[in-house]
Amino acid sequence: MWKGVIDKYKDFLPVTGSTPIITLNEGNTPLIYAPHLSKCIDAVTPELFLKYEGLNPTGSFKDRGMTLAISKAIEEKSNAVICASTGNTSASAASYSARAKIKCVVLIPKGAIALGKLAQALIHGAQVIAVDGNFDDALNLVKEITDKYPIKLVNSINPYRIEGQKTGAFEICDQLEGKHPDFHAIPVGNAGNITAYWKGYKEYREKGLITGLPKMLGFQAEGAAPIVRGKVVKNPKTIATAIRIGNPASWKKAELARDESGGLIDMVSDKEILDAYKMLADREGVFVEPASSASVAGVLKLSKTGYFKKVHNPKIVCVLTGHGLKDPDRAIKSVKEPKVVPTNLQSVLKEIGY
Ligand code: AN7
Repeated sequence: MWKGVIDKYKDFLPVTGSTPIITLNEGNTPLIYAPHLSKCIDAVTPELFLKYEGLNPTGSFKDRGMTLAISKAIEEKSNAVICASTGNTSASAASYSARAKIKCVVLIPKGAIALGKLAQALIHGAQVIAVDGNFDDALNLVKEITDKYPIKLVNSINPYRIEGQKTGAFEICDQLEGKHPDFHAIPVGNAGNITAYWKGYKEYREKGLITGLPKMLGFQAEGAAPIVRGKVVKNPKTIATAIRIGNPASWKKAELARDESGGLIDMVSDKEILDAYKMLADREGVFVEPASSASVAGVLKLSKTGYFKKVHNPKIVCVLTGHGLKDPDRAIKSVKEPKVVPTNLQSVLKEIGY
């Protein structure tokens, strides 16, 4: 039986037999072949796969790291945790804290997190405080508080978060039956996840479980692209609220992942993000939140430059970090409202075209 990522990958994680494991059986998310997208890639027999992290218990990849961060917090006898969040970290922290029966405080940028995520943090009983600033401001406050008070920080600066999240890379290689992808595409916000995946791939290679490493391709939103632009973005702007971050905590580690792997970090426009978002939904049947589709938007953008042509039969994995239901407002804004017709068979049939 699948009992979550700590149970499955404990040999790679900083746990012992006496670590209390707080889990919701996260991980084991599907790696889905994407036939339409594969056809869109300019290369010889390309294969594109989607790592659908939206199917984790709270609907995002954050659960992989949160299971470990909360388990270690309990092992270390903490009774309260805190995070700043663009939404998904708060949803995950709130859920795992509820399960562990500890206090959870979350600081969110006022008015800037998607409705589903706010609902999650609240329903799990977290204390949600909105600050009149952006994510970066909220994270600075959280750092100051955790420096001075006995409350554990569970943002990805917490090394256990990165340790847990690296299991995503292990799963991809397991699902590809001992092969590593040639390219690993991922959205970049605070840059914890790209750091975690790179660490995971490297550890799997050291153990001889894969023979090579992917090139890491990170994608930021154009209005929130500090790493691409090489400077802090004071007022980050993008419809992909999850990655609306102007000063990523793991900035240097993301650059290291890029450079060691021979990959790149680029940016995509909100239009490119939304086009990929719709394409994933209506051509692949996979519903994600806008930030997640940045990985696909980035791959499509790169493909147009002939980037993937240099590899024969390239295997590309795009991480889809969060579920589409997280941001229902964006989904509704992206489609036509349903047509209203009179309640009779004739009107409905006429509408269908029979
Ligand atoms: C769906 O929840 O930063 O580069 O506070 O929710 O590891 O930050 C979320 C980030 C990508 C970026 N996709 O990952 C938070 C938060 C989704 C996300 C990212 C986030 P990182």
